Amino acid sequence: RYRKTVIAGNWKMNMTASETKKFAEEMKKVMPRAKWCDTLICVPACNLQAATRAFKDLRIAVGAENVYYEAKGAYTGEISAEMLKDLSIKYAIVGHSERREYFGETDEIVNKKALAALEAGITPIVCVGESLAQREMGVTNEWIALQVKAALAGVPAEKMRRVIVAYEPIWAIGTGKTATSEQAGEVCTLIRATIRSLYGARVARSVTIQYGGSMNPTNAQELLAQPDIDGGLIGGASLKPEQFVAIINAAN
Ligand code: 3PY
Repeated sequence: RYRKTVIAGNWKMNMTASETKKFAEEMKKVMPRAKWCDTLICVPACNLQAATRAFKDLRIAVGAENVYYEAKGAYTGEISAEMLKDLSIKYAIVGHSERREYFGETDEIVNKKALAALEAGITPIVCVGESLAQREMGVTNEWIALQVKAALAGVPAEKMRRVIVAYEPIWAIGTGKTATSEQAGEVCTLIRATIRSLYGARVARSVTIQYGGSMNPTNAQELLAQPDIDGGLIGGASLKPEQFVAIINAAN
């Protein structure tokens, strides 16, 4: 393996700080002693510290679900990469399809956020994915290649090792529908080919590419067996300790 397998939870707008503590206690009972993948959970910003405290003994890193690209100033409600860095946060999701859809994030904004995260030494988990209409029109490959190129514009090759790309077909998010492992694997191969065309084979080999969109204990092993799928970004199943652990075990 040239790259890390990374299993990441995305809690979205779920779990209070108290529930985060309870989750960690449950996890302690079921977490495998040895694991071969990196594990993290992205939590709401107000719970970053509570999660960092609660997950410490579990060797689960904590990530943010979003980050703003400006360094500081009059941006009420936003959180900078420097603020995350100061809390020792090492990961931030950028461009999740829910943010693109409900909060108007464009490819340009996603790019600025990825650059700001990298500048602060934070790994951006850059999400890309096509809609059902795009898949049915047969433009998935072009669309994904464009999203990847746009999100990575201006990222220097030496920082690419830190980048994670998550492929999340929008039609498979929170719907219970998953892409077949072949469909998912194909697009992840295309993402790696796009990175190769921008940065060359060595860099492309080193980048972790995750599949997201209703990954669960039943489908995880098959998805993770695809040669270009190096982990998962997990929604609903990351809220349940037994299910999240089952996915971690599938990566082992
Ligand atoms: C899902 O699994 O539904 C996700 O959106 C993970 O980010």
